[in-house]
Amino acid sequence: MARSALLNVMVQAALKAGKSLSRDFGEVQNLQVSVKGPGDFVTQADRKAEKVIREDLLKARPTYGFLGEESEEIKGTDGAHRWIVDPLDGTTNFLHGIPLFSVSIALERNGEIVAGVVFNPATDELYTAERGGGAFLNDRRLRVASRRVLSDAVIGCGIPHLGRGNHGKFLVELRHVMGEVAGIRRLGSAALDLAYVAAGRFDGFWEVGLSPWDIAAGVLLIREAGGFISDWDGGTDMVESGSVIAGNEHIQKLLSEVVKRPVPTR
Ligand code: 2AM
Ligand code: CA
Repeated sequence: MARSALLNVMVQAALKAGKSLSRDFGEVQNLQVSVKGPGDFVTQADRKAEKVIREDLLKARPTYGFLGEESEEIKGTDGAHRWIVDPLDGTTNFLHGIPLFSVSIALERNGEIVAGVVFNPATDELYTAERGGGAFLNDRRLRVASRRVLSDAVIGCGIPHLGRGNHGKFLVELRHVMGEVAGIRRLGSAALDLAYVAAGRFDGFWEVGLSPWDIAAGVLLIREAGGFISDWDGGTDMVESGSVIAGNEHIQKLLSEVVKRPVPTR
């Protein structure tokens, strides 16, 4: 698998941030017992990881824009390119010592995602994709799952929580999906969820109310693994709208119909 120079820069930045997060994740487990808890420590870990990534990416391409979860957006003098970065996706898992979190780095060119990296440092799983070059998990080429019916499908989702999202709307979606599928899973890192779809572990995934950095890299992973991903309206405005429905050609279509089924009248 030959990686372009740009993808290499992204991979190196993700690995470096991942190393920093791994060290801090070890520390978080010790802090669980303290009265104050690890909250502030995790915020620092998150910011530190973004700083590492931002410095590396901007050093490699000083003219590109930069949109990250933890720092102010840099517009960049190059109007065409923008990095979209989540240094720690799955913060709640990280805070609770659950090894399901990821670093997500995407490169956008003229509004299209052209390269993406998602790295889970706790399992050493590195997902990479470049437009037209396929998607990989470490050195293995990825392909979305081939199941064609929802009754065989394991579907990932995001569940809104305290102070976030529309709980009633989600419960209706869940009610409809749970009646049709083999299983529903909730990882808590949207970037990783999308990587799982690319890897064929999940047959499909849906979530709304996400941010660009949660989704950008995962969108390309799925497409390059032969999958389909749309926004809530069936369009391609996932990164800006924050909604995604994903799967292979068949499951994506079927899942879209089910999650959007109207509220039952009784
Ligand atoms: P985070 O861990 O970086 O916060 C879980 O369903 C997904 O939702 C995770 O990717 C999580 O990213 C994201 N998420 C959590 N709170 C969010 C918020 N207020 N806005 C957008 N995305 C959020
Ligand atoms: Ca996130």
